[in-house]
Amino acid sequence: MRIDAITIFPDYFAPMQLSLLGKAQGQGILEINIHDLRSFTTDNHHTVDDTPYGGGAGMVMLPEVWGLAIDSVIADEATLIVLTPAGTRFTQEMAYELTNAKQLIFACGRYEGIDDRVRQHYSADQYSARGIKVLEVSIGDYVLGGGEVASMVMIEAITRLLPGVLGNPESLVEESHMSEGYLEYPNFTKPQSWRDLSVPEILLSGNHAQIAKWRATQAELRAKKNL
Ligand code: JEK
Repeated sequence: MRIDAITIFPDYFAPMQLSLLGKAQGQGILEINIHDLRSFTTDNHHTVDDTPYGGGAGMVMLPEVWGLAIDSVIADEATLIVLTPAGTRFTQEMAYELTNAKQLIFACGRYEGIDDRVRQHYSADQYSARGIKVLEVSIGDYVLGGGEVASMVMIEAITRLLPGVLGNPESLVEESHMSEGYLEYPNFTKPQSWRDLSVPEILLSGNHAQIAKWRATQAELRAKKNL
């Protein structure tokens, strides 16, 4: 999978080169490219924003600089993801679907966001005919300062599902059954007693059927409490 993120703050993405993602990039499973939007400006002041038509607070990002940046990376079958607080909610289901994409382009806006004609332009027939899709996505019901952190959340959720990125594919098999009612149970490791708290006796019993039953009950109790 090829990932391109376009931003005026490329330094935000420094952690993307680290750890598991860094390893996957070394192995050719994944290629992450970060692009500085400002390098696509053509004026002396490297302007990326201007006042909104119709008035109102804040600034809106210029369509032409976004067009030049996206044109420089977009390939056939790409999915262009425009982060916005008004987008479709990002879910685990969407993460699974996006693992099938050849290229993901994350448009990380700032200020009040990107001129809507960028979304309109790449949604037109000439692009859908090339298999290019545009999604407006939000990671949750709170307001962030820009799309950078949101796109990193998405990149982590999607790439850990790619074969060879996560160290332990067994935990992915367990996870993929979550939609069939699998729930998270409380975890314990060494030592057996910690600050007067002991590990539940059943987990030391070696009775795997009883352990599975206990975990299912605990998971349901936890799910109800968190509802
Ligand atoms: C992309 C710029 C900042 C802040 C205006 C919005 C209703 C008007 C834009 N889950 C998520 N939350 N926030 C984002 C996100 C924020 C962004 C950009 C994504 C680009 N900003 C910004 C305020 C407003 N208000 C709320 C009233 C617009 C996001 C994701 N993904």
